[in-house]
This record gives sequence, C-alpha cells and structure tokens, in this order.
Amino acid sequence: LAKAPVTAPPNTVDGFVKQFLDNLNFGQGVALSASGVNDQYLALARTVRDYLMARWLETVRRQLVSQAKGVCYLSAEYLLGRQLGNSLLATGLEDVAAEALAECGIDIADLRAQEVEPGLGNGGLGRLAACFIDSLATMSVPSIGYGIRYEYGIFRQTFEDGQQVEKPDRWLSMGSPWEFPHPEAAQTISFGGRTEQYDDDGVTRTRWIPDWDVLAIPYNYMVPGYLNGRVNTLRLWSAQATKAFDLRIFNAGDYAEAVRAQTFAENISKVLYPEDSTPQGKELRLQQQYFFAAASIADFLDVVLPPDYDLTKLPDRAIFQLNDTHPVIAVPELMRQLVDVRGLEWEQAWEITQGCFAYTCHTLLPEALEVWSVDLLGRLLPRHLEIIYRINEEFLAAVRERYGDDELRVRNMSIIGEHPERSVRMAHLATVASVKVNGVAELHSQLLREKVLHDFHEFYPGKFTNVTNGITPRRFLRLANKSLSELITDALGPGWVTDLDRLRELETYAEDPEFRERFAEVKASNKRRLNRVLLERDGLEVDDTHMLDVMVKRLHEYKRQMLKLLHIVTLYDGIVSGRVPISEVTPRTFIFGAKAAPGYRIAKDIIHLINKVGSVVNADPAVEGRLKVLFPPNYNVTLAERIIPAADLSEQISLAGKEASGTGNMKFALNGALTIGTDDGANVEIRQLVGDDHFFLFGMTEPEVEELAAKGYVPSDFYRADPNLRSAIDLIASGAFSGGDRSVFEPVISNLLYNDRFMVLADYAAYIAAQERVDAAYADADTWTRSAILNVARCGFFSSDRSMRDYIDRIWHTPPSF
Ligand code: 26Q
Repeated sequence: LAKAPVTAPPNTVDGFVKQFLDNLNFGQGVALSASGVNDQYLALARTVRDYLMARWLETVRRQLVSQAKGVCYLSAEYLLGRQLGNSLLATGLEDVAAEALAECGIDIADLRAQEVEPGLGNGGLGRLAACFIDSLATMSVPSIGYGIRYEYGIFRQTFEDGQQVEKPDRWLSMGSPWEFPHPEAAQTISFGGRTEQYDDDGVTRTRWIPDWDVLAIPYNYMVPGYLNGRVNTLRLWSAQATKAFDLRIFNAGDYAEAVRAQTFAENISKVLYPEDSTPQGKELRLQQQYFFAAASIADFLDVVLPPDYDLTKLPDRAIFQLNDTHPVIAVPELMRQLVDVRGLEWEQAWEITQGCFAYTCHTLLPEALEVWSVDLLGRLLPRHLEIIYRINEEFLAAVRERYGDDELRVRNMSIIGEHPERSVRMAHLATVASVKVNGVAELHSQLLREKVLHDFHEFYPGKFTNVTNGITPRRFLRLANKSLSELITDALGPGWVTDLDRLRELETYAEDPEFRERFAEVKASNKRRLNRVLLERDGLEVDDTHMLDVMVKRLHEYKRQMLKLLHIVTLYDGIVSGRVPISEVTPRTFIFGAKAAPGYRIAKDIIHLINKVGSVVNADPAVEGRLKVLFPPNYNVTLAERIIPAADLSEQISLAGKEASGTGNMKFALNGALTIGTDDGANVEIRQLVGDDHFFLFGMTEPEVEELAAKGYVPSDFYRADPNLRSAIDLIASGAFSGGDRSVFEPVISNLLYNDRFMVLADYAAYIAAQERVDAAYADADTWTRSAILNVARCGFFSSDRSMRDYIDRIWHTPPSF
C-alpha cells in the first residue's frame, strides 16, 4: 500500500484563510462577498476535513497493514451531535480557525450555529455509542463503528398549545460535508424467499433462495482522536434499489411499479424509529436491523479481511460488540456466511461465532426486551430462523444435560418463547452467542445476574461482567464548558482532557476561597450564556440569579418526570394557598427537556401537563417570579451542551431498579451540578465517589421497591395519607392548569392514583424532604460551590476512556495500536 499523501496542514492563520477561501470559491462556487453563512459553514467544514484527511487515510492504511485485532461496534444508533466544533477541537485548530475567519470578517460562532446535528439516535444508547467511538479514536484503538445512515433522524419536537407535535428531521437537506459515500463498496442484502437442501459432492448443504434484495451503500464519517493524529471510521449504511431489481420490473414495462420498488428499497434506511422502550414488532424495523448487521458482517469479511484469510482465526482478529439486541441478527448471519457461503462445518462455525460476539444489555424493563415473532422472522429471513432453531436445539440440549428434565428452566431459558405468540428472544440469542455479556452500571449488572438473566448467569458462570458507562470529556466538558475547562487547565495543565482521573487534584482547590469564587463565576457565566441561547432559540428567559434545577432526558414513566412536576405543583400550591410565605421560597428555574415516543399516550399527556403548569406558574403574580418552569422544545445534543454547564441541580429520580445506568447524571456531575437522585443505575457509583455530603439521596432502594410490590402497592393510600400530596394532585385534577377543564389531565391523574407502576406517590414525601435539604444547602452559596467542585474533582471515573479500558481489559483484549 502506498503511503497516504500528506498535504501542508492549514495550521497557520494565513494558510487557513487561503484554504478556506479555496473551499469557498472552488468547492461552493461563490466569492466571499457573495457567500451566505451556509456556504461559509460548508467551506469551513471542508477546510477542517481536509486537514484530517491525510491522517484518516494513514490510519486506515496502518490498520489494514497491521491486521491487529480490532473492535467492530455494531449499533443501530449514533447520536453524534454537531461535528464542526469537535473536529476543530480534535485538530487543535479552534483558535487558528477563529482568527482566520475574523480576518475574512466572519464570526465563527455564526458558522457553527449553521450545522444541523445528525440526530441518528433516540437518547442514552445512541449517545453512548458516539462517546465510545470518540474514546476509541482518542486512545488509538483499532476499531470501526457500523450503523445506519437514516435519512430522517429523531423527530424535531414542537409544541402546539403545550402538546408535542413531531416534525420530520431533514438533517441532510443542506447536504452534509462530513460524509463520504462509497457506492463502489456496496453490499447486496437479500430478504424473503425460501431455503432448499442440495447435494454438494455427497454432503447435504442448505442454500437460501431469497426473493428480493437491496443495496447497502456505505457512507464513511471521520472519527478524529483528540490531538493524536488518528482518525477512525464510522461506516453508516444507506439503502438503495439494486439494478437487478429495477431491470426486471422496468423490462416488464411497468415504469411506475419500478419506481415504487425503488422507493420500497430506499425506505429501509429512511427513518429512525423514535421508540426507545416498548418497541412494536414492526417489519421495517427488522429489515433495518438485518440490513445493517448483514452489510457490516459482509464488509468486514470481504473488504477488511484479506482474501485468503483463515476464518478459524477470526476471534483473534475481530470482536463484534452488540449495542443492545438491535444487531443480534448478525449472529445467525455470520453462521450463514461461514456455513452456507464459505462451506465450514457447523461446529467449527459455531465455535468461531461464539468467539466473535459480545453483548451489552441496556435495560431492566421486561417490556423493553426485544422479541420477534417467528412468523415474521421466518418470512423475512427463513434461513436465519432455521439457524436460530438449530442454535437453540443444541443450547437446550446442553441445558437438559446439566439440569436433567427441569422443563420449567428449559422453557425459561429457551431462545424461542411461546407466549403470547411464538417468538425469538433476542437477548437470549445474544447471551448464548457471546463471549461476554455486560450491564452498564454495577447495580444494573448485579440485577442482570440476579434477576433478568439469572438462569444464564448460573449456566455460564464468568460470562457476565460489568462495564459502567462513561461520557466523553472532550464534548461534554472541554467543548461544552470552555470556561470551566480553562479554569481547570489553569490549575492542572491540559493533561486532564485525556486523563480525567487527574481532576482529583482539584480537591485541594476546593478549599481555596479564590478558586471557589472563580468557579462560581464560571457557573454564573454559563447561566448567562444559556439565557442568551434560550432567548434566541425559544424566546424563553432564564433568571440567572435563580437556582437552575434541570431534568433533561427522554420522557418515560419510569424516569418519573411526574415526581418532579409534583414537587413544582407542591411549591406553587404552598404559595397560592398561603401556607408558605413567598419570602421562604428559594428562587428556582426548572428546566425540562424531553421527547416522548409519538405513540406513548401517557408520556405525551405528561409533556402537555408540564407545559400547562409552566404557563400558570410563570404568569401568576403571587409567585413573584420566584418559580419559573421552562420547557424548551426539541431537546438534543446541541442544547444539552448549553444546558448542562449552567445547571446547579441535576434530577436523576428514576424508580430504583429501573434506570440501567443513565449518562446525563454523569454529564451534570462532571460540570459541577449537584445531584438529587435515587439509588439507581450509575447514581449509586456517583454518590459513592462524590460522597454522601455532596449528593442528595432519597427514595426507596431496589429491595424496598420489590418488597412494596410484593406486599401490594396501593398508590391511593399514599394520596390519602399525605395532605401535601393530596392537595397537589387535587389541584391538577381541579383543572387549575387546564382552564378549569377537569377531563384533560384525568388520564394522568387516574394513572397515578390507580396504577402508578413506578411508585411516584410512594417516593413523593422523601423527594419533597430531599428538596428541602437542597434549599437549605443552596442557601450557603460558598459551601454549595465547594460541593460542586468536589463533584467535578471526583467524577474522573466517568470518562468514556475508562469505559473503553474496561471493555478492552474485560472483553475485547484489543490493545491500542499506535
Ligand atoms: C428496539 C426495537 C425496535 C425499535 C426501537 C428499539 C429501541 C431503540 C432504542 C430500544 C431501545 C432504545 C434505547 C435504549 C436506551 O437508550 N437505553 C439507555 O441506555 C443508556 C446507555 O447505556 C443507559 O444509560 C440508560 O439507562 C438506558 O435507558
């Protein structure tokens, strides 16, 4: 392989100006004087991209030459956030670029604001994948991310009369300067049809005769490491109609049918499904999963591996990390490739396959465990269903061998479930096929071992492990919170950005009054910045003298936005009823950010209610502006980067035992917000690290939740027993927030009183008491700031670099390469 060309880097202001103007003139075809901001944004993006290009080609070359073991991260979602700022940061070109543009009379901030973020994910799981590929690049680990290039990402949320309305996210409408299509490297992906057996020189083999296919076109994205000259690849697949498909129909003279067929094929990568917990078993979703899993496996086998590769060595060359069960269909696909296409024996193929996969589980909710009806799977992927049946037969034989005829156990462990219909349990398939299975926080992994996958843990001791999630400090501290980063760098030097444990050294600074003052000023300036952003974006005003109390995450009953809302209604109720003198109310601004899955009724009702409570509270003169409820629409990565650095209080209040990890919790703590939270997910580890004095813990523990559920939880008992709770609920039920109409929020209220699956009412009193502790602590500003600094100092553990080290040590065994 020839060495990649290395062009002169535009790392001087003059060099940058020249290359920017070249890109503007020759790339966009406009003169500076005639250019609009989008032209300028594209030219700037290309200039940074050009700088990365030689490094990218070199990284790819080295990876091919070395053939070292690498990670193939398989994820249906990557919630990347904007690319320009991160690329400038990774290249060290931030200042040069800003100066160069200033020389052209352009404010770089205006260009950065042009970028539409690629919202190719729903929430935590997709953002985790984005953090992980950032860390892998920064740590020089040989790796590639595989996923889907959705034409429409997560919907754009708007509010109409307080209710969520979804608009399509046309993130590609202005073109993306960050992607590189490679139609020449397309894979053909087949669907449907039947299987047949045939004789191959005396051996009976199976072949799949599919009845339709689509092309998977790879689009490559750069994943730049932080200041290390390495650029990894993210490869996202886009669906296109195959020529054969077209020709057959065009030749039949049915032009309209041929065009329709094209649309049919292209639908596969058209849109991201916006459900993230109780997915419907939609055929198109299964098509998406197989489409990207099969394309990625084929790409790795045909393009990445050399032609004569000895496949029995595959486990020493690649590990396919399954980001939840979404790509699990890759397991029978690899078996099919090895057995049907490449002629290996079943036993040998299974040995290889079991050495190549690892599975990360991200949930604890039973209804979120993915299953596909046998009927649907068999129609779409008949050969894969046969393979799954055989895997299951052999697996269950081994279970019976070990436990005798414990048929109850066999039924519970089977990859095939029987009720309410025959279906494939993807988590079971993933567990059986994987080298390792991991949860995403200590508590979560423990609950997987003890409950959700208990029988599997017993059957495969040693297969289960934990890797606590992490977040990239590049985007979520260095980029999002430049002022805090500068303060930290002043104290510690710049090394912390890739060695986050060094934040520990801030502990001594927490005792320095001058440092505390500077820290408090950073927080204040971040609030002012947020104020400007929300004013311009949504016409909302943040009072920057208020405590900023933030709950941003997907809207879910188990996350309990309702509990937060009951707190707000209780405070408001206290004021309007005259029970609490207004002078005793701590001024707070509450910020919500949350999208609800479009078909999730109760979640949408809760959004509606939050907005309505906000309208009433914000407008009531009796409140004297001391409480403000803001709900900027369309919470996304870009907005997170503005909100999180400004927050004082982070709300992590899920019912214990339901939030697998949470990662927002880490982002807030790392940016110096204090957490009010339950003993759930990674909150447990945050509290252990920052210390009880700097964390507001409340609520039932997971065993207490189980106990209450076992003895029979009656939410209305709590309603009757607690006058504050009763009064708050009655206020909502009275129509006070719906113009007197009692019917609007009746479903929400009934759900709380007569169902309350996530025990909001049971934790209400503890939550209110904890909020009173928050108020008391906040009254002592200097002590609060000290706690905030200690939160920052003690959260280095939550760097996704550490998560990657854990995956490498416990699962992947893929050392850094250069
Ligand atoms: C599956 C099948 C069909 C359609 C959609 C889906 C689907 C899509 C997205 C199912 C689940 C998701 C996303 C799940 C998710 O984000 N889970 C979160 O993962 C985080 C990272 O590990 C954790 O921190 C959170 O606790 C967990 O809720």
